[in-house]
Amino acid sequence: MAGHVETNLKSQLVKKSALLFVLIDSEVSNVNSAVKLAKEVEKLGASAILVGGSSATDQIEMAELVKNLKKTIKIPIILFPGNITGVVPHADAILFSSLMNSENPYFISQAQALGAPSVKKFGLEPLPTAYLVIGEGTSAWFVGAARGIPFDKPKIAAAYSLAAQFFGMRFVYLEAGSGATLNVKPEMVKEVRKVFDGILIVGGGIKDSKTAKTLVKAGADVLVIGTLLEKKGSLQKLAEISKTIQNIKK
Ligand code: 1GP
Repeated sequence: MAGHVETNLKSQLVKKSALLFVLIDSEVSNVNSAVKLAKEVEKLGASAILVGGSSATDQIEMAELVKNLKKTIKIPIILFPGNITGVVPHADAILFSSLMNSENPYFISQAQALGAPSVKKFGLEPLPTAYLVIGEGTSAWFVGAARGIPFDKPKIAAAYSLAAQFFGMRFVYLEAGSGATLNVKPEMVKEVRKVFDGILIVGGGIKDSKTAKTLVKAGADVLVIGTLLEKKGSLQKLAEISKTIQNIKK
C-alpha cells in the first residue's frame, strides 16, 4: 500500500510534468556542505533528497548526514542504498530496490531480505523499485555486478519494466550510473513508458536542461541529478533544469 511519501509524489505529479530528486553522496561531501546544498536545492524546487549510492558504504557517516538533513529541510529524505549499510534511521522513505539485471542474486533479493528488518525497525516507507542499470563502466554497474542493458536496446528495458509491474513494483529507476558520460536515451524512456504505469525515475549523466526536457517529454516522471552539483556554479544550471521540467507537454 502506498504510504505518505509515495502519495505525496503522486499528487505533485498531477500538477507538474516531472519532479527533480537530488542525490547527495555522503562520501563525496561533508555534513555541513551537504546540508547547505540540500537547503539550496529545496529552494530551487527539488521534490526529494536521495542519500546513498553504490559507493557510499560508511553507515555511521550516512546516519549522521540524514539526521542533520532531517533537522534542516522539509522535503522528504529518501534513502538510495547500494547495500544493507545504506539503511539508516531518520529518513522518510527508502528506494527498496531490486537490481533486477544483476548477475549476483545478492543484489536482486538477498541484500533486501537482510535489510528489510531494519527498514521496518526504523519506520522507513519502502518504495518498491526495479533498479535497472543501463550501459557499463560505472560504479553502480561494477559494484552491483550488473549485466548492463545496452543503451540502444529499449525493448529489453521495457521487458524488465513490465516484469517489475507484474511483480507489483511501483517505481522503475533507469540508471545510467553516477557521472556517466552517456545518459539514458529518450527512446528507452519512451518504450518503458508504454508498458509501465508507475513512477518512472531516470538518472545518471544528466547535466543540462535540454537533455532533461527530452527525457521528460519521453515520459520520465522523476530525474535524478547528483554529479552536476559537485561543480562550482552548478546551482544555476539546476535551477534551469528544475524550472524547465515542471511544465512540459508529454
Ligand atoms: C546516480 O542517477 C544518479 O545514481 C545521478 O547520476 O551523478 O550522473 O547525476 P549523476
